[in-house]
Amino acid sequence: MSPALLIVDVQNDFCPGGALAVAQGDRVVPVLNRYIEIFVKDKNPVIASRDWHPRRTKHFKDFGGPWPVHCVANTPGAAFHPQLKFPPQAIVVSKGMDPDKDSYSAFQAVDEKGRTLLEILKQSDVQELFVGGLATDYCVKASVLDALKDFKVKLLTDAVKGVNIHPDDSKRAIEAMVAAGAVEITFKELEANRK
Ligand code: VGL
Ligand code: ZN
Repeated sequence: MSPALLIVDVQNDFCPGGALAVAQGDRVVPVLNRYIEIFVKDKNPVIASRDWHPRRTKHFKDFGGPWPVHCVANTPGAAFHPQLKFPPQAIVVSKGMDPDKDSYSAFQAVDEKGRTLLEILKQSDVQELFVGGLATDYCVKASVLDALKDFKVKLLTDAVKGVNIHPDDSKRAIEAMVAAGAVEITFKELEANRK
């Protein structure tokens, strides 16, 4: 089973102090770094998605959408959290560039050559996707539900945090992902299974 790690939207604007901060969003960073270390050691792909918006988009309240301005391309808020330890071979995919659309799933993202996430994963013969990051109730959920169409999915429950506009949103998002076929896993369990 050839695995890959997908790190969803661990960007400054989704962390404390950011424009659309997820409570304790930065707590996922040290845990994700441990997952990254294992994937690098095993020479398996590490992919990071990022929310990468134009200044004017229907995604933002100013233009009729649901969200405050966040993750505007090439601004500090859109940068990955500074403590996230990306290996040089990590692949970055960007989404949310279309000013007329909301897009939450990393499967709507493309790399700098225009390859979609699905194309990248198929080219690397990936069969199993490990998913963590932000936010549990939006982009992580949308990405996992899309991933399940083509891959086995492990949800890194110790490396996700949610927006929780309603207090139970993250809990319900996890239930929906599990009902669709995702399997919950923690770093401890991953480590135990490698030994
Ligand atoms: C996200 C809200 C708006 C996310 C992106 O990455 O989960 N949430 N844009
Ligand atoms: Zn966004």
